[in-house]
Amino acid sequence: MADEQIEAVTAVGQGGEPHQVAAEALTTSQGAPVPDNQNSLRAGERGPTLLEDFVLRDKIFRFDHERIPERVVHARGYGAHGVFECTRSLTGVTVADLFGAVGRRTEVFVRFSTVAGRAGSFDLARDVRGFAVKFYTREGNWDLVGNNIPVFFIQDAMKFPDLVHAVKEDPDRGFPQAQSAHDTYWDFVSCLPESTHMTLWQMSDRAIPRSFRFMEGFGVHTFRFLAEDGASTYVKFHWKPVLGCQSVVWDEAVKINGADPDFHRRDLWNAISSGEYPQWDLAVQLFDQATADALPFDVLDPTKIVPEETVPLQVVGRLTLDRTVDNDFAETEQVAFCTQNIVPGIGFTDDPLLQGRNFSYLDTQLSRLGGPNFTQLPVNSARCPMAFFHQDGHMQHDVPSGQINYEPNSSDHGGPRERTGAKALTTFAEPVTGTKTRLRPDSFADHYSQAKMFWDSQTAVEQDHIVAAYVFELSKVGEPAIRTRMVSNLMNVDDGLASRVAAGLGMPLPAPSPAAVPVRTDIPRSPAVSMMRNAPRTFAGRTVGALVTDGVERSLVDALRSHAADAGASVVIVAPRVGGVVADDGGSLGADAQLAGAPSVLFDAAAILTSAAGAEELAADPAARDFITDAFHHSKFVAIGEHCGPLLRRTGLVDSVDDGCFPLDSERVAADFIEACADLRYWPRTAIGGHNPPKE
Ligand code: HDE
Repeated sequence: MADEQIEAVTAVGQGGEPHQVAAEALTTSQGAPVPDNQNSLRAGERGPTLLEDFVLRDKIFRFDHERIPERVVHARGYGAHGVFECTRSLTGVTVADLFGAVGRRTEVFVRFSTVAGRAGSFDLARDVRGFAVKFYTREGNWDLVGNNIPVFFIQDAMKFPDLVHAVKEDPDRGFPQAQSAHDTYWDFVSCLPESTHMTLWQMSDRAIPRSFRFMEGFGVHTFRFLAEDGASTYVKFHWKPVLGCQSVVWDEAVKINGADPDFHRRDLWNAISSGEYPQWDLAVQLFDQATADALPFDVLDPTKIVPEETVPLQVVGRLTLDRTVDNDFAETEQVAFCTQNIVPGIGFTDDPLLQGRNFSYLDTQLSRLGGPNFTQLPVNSARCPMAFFHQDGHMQHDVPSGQINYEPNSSDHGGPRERTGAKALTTFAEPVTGTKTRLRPDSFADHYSQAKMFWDSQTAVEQDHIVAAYVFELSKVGEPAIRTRMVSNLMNVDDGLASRVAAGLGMPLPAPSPAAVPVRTDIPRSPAVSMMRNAPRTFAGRTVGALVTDGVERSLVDALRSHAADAGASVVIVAPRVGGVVADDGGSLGADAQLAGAPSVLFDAAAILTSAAGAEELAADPAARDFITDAFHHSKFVAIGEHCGPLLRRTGLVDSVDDGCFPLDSERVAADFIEACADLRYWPRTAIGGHNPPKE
């Protein structure tokens, strides 16, 4: 009965006219056809609802239980499916099947996330981004659960609950949401010098990415590759976005959160839906024990990087995200990443953070997904053959047959047995000795030298942004002693940084906090950690927001569009009314967005194309004035049509026109403008002290 077609139901067609369509029977969760989905069962027309109404109860019961606990951290996330293709075989270094042959393709599911905010928070929080990848390999699932910053706040899993309590909303008041700019966070990190390196990355623009598509990813910990003969090679994992790394500036992030709190997820959805599949190269740093021993820090310490200049990256594969989820809950919400999910050829190190994570992730799935059978959910299920003697539990979906549910046995001829040998899940035969102890090793004691290296490796513009971020965050801290303690820590990183932050806070410069070991000054810079030094010089995948009015010159819009398309970018038409405008040729020009809902912070570059009357109209509109002033102050390239004078005058920018501004009066200027946009931002405009080229 349930799958029979109901003969006809009335629905409302696109034109608002009711029409007849065939439909499947609507059923209860138990499959019984529902007779009435509008009215509950009552005693009499205006009488009480009857407890007997199991159809109503079934519907409300399902609704009441739609939510599962959100993740304690990384609650706000967004996922997509894709494929990983091996581009360089690692046979000899690892037996991992996915790296076994060039061209081998492995399905993946990726979930990006922020850390601190709740599931309903906004995308552009200043925060670390999760970059978690589940590889459905032929030898089981491998979860590489990484971040977009290569180091972490803490060295030992014991401190993780404290870190998370400190950064998330205060327990008494339930706020602030999705931000580190408050007392408890800075109180904690200022008391924990090992977090200093991470806070520098967090105060850099890395923590406000332009989109998931334009950010790097890192495995953070040192892992092992295991070869057929059992030999181990240390490995660090890096994801490099093919379109380059890019971030927004802080004022922009603040405004994006209001204009489009879903900015990052929308960007990913739009890119994949339009066939512009985001891609990342997977690169590895491979090194042996002798190299590890020669490094001036411990490779088990997750607050350190292995500089790319010391151990170069080798690209071994490419990740392409080519499919959006069909259902956000079933896939993105229910995906269960577990760091302990590794496959033959990959191994752990004794990094005490990683060791703790290997317990935590499995444990967390029990309270989130309700039982041990979460591995059967489609997004979590391995795609390779599975055979085991586990059974039962909440929500068992498999229906195993037969009598034998134990091993060893003599009865299940051909039943599952251990696999040994090189292709098995092996553990590196690392000798372990020592006294049981709770101790932080001396080799973890240097908390400042790499923080200094990171600071010294930034361009001047990046340093300006880091200083501004510390000043912003610490200005939100109410307790002066916390601010002082934090600046004392920064004194160990760089006097200049500390004094600029102190000046920004309006406080005297404190003495450096005591450092456990002397800060090294001999560590070479690592240009690889600077985003601006490695800027991609491409505008591909980016957007120009073109603000137009009636009377706009169509030829200029066409020129802009065609040059943007040639660069792999797109133009979004923003108009005072969503119905569009009438161009100079009398024809209509459709709008993609209405001005109040599409401020320039949503675009990578801005163009303003008006008629003379249109410029007068825009000059009177605060949203239009913000469109241009924000684009200008966020160091964006701006193309300005020849009639825009009234608008420029009203915004006070008329005398500020610089080399990042293009007088858009011809097709040739449209070409020059799009070509310049490949620099992504015109930094000299906002660099403190004027033109401030990257320092080498
Ligand atoms: Fe996580 N982390 N974490 N973490 N983490 C979780 O697992 C935890 C750490 C990371 O999109 C939780 O399923 C501990 C480092 C990502 O679903 C939880 C420690 C790194 C995600 C958990 C760490 C991460 C999580 C919450 C210190 C970067 C989101 C829900 C010992 C290398 C995965 C869940 C997704 C999620 C615990 C430290 C990245 C509570 C105990 C370091 C990307 O189990």
